[in-house]
Amino acid sequence: MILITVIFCFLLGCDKEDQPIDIDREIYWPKDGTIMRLIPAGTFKMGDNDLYPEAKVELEGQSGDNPPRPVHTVELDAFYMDIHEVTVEKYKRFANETGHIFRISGQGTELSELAPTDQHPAIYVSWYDAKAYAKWAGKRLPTEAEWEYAARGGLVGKRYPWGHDPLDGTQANFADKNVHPVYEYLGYNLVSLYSQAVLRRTDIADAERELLLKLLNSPDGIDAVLRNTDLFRATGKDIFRILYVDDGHSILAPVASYPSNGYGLYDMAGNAAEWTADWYSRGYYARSPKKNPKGPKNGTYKVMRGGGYLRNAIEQHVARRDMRRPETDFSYVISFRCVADVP
Ligand SMILES: [Ca+2]
Ligand SMILES: [Ca+2]
Repeated sequence: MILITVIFCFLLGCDKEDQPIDIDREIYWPKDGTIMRLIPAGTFKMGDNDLYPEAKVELEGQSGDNPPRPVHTVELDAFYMDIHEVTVEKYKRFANETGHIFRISGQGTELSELAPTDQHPAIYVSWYDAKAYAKWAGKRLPTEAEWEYAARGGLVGKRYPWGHDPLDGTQANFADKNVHPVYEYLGYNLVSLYSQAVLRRTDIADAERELLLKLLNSPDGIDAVLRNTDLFRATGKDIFRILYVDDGHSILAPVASYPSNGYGLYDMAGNAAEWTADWYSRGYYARSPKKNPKGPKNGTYKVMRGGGYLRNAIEQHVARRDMRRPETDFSYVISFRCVADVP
């Protein structure tokens, strides 16, 4: 009954004396039929001093190993956040009601191949599409700070939403050993991709680097690598988890297929990457306001967060930043979720 009252008052407005004193931790949002969780007000350390220690240059328009530094203290008001990414079902409802575009393909790929059910995350969504959905639903996109704070789930100084444990296939949908056929579907040259990746890493032993390059350059190429993944298992390096960890999903997973974090949020690491409200600036962390930062006033790219199903283990890091163009980047990796202010 309290929950119903909260929703009723939230949407239609109530006289002050009619408002309940306690705000429920979980609410139902009728407009788009989603569950949202209360993310409590608080202070946290945003960023990470250990991620990408070697990063020195920004690669325009790409993830570029942007170092999420300096770590700085951020204070946020409470807000509600969707417990999972916006689904195909919800996005269809929005498109049907408003006439907004609903894309079923993009970048040479098909929705039916990568997000085949109504319970998969909506993809091929530009930042402006996401903003339009949020406006229709009576919500907004999360700021970058809100997104990271929520993703941490109340943990302090941890690498992933569940803590420091490396990805083992039970926590999140990332680029695990099932992803290679999808990479081929997307048109990636796997030998080239892996060769470049392993050559630019400075944190793996020469023996592993040489072994991987030798297998990649053998007549069987990537198949030779995948037949010998046990050789890399012992190193424990995140870069090699793509070769032997099984998370059960080669493509996007239906939302909430893995356990939630401490705030009851699903897929804050992995599955679809997610738009945030903020413009991207590499140097923003050094100058952002402490309380409720909203990102730079303008920019070229919008921040997206949360790694994704085509990214390897280290890229699921809770502090990792990425960015894309808001008008033109409606891709097979990016979805979004919404937030709402606490009245
Ligand atoms: Ca996967
Ligand atoms: Ca996600």
